[in-house]
Amino acid sequence: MRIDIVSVFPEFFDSLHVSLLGKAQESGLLDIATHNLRDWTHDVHHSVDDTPVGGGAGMVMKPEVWAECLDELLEVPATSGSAAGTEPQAEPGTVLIFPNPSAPLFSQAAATELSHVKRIVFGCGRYEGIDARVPQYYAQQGIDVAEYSIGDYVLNGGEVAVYAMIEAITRLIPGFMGNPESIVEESYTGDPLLEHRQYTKPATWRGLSVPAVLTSGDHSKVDRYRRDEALERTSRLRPDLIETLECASLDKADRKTLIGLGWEVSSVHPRRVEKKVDR
Ligand code: 6GU
Repeated sequence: MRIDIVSVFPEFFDSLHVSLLGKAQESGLLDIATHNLRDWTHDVHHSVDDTPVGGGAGMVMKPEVWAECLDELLEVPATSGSAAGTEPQAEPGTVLIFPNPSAPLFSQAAATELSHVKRIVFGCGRYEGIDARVPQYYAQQGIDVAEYSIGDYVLNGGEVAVYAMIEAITRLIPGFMGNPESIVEESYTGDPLLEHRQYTKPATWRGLSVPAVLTSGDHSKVDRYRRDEALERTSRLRPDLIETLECASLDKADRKTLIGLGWEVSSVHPRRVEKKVDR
């Protein structure tokens, strides 16, 4: 996979060359290039932003600078604005992504889909974001454009969000992880449940013991214990995820556990049992 990152702080991404991401680049599985948006400016101040039309606080990133950069990276011929809505220009399998706190949430499902594309170009906005016509224009040129937020909080710019998306996407590329099974077992793949807790040796540490069942050597008991713990933790911490389970895919023991946790499991998805209020 080829990844291009455009930012006014390209050095932020220097640490992409360490650890597993560094190895993937050495092995040729991944090719990451960073670009400084200011390289596409022409004025002495290398300005990339301007005041918002309609008023308001902060600054908005100028469309002309972004377009000069993206036309070059995506090999889209520059247009004057009259020939909109034509053929796809970029090579197939390229996705252009803009981090945006006001966009839909990035998810494991999106990461999985993106792990199969040939090339991703990330455009990191700063200040109050990029002029809204930029993503609109490239979508109009036939490019696959997406905008994502990574959570309901505000960052100073898109760089941290892009870093998080790159980690989530690239670890799903076949051959990236040493042990592909560790992907299958994790939270958010398969059943949408939080993972059970993990322990290593020693069995007792500072007076705290590992649950006895985990040292019993009885694999089916261990599996059941972990599954019940995953159901209990998810019910308590992320009940919204329990509501997305398919009751038909739950085994008898799952149902018993969920009923014990206050769920009703006879419709398509589990539903919280209404608590009876004494009057
Ligand atoms: Cl994608 N950008 C910024 N600036 N803040 C965020 C975000 C993105 N996702 C969550 N907060």
